[in-house]
Amino acid sequence: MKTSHLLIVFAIVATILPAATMATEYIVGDDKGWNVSVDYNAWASDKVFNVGDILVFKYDPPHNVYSVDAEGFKNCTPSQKGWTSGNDIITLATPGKKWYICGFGQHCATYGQKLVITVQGGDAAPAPAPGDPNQNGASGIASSWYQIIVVAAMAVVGLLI
Ligand SMILES: *[C@@H]1O[C@H](CO)[C@@H](O)[C@H](O)[C@H]1NC(C)=O
Ligand SMILES: [Cu+2]
Repeated sequence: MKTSHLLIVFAIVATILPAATMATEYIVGDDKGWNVSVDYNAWASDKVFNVGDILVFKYDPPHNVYSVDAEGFKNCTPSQKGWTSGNDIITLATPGKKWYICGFGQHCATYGQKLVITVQGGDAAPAPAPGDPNQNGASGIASSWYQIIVVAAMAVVGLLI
């Protein structure tokens, strides 16, 4: 392959790779999985969850997972939406608080099998103060322009060599 072609391939990979690897997959509870008597507050405390990231709940029956609201989380009341596969893959599609509980027996109420996280990013992020130079929208646009410029520059260099 010609050097110029290699450069173009490199430019494309360098541009696409960061975007493709941005989503993070979290195994809830890590090697403890989704179980009774695991401190999910502690588990979540050192993590930043972004829109597009993935939660994987790993467990054996009779556990399950319900997505609930703040009230359901507080009172440990399972709601409409549940999973039971034991390897539940949940994509964090929207920003904001997300609450999950185990709906079996007293696992949530007595054994603390509940998880609350805050998903960052997207439109529901707090509106930046007027004149704030760190506005999300502006930096997003700046970063896509950056990627386009990098690719264009690499392509031009590639064609000249
Ligand atoms: C879940 O917790 C129970 C009770 O503490 C324990 O016996 C069991 O081994 C745990 N399961 C996993 C997969 O860690
Ligand atoms: Cu359970």
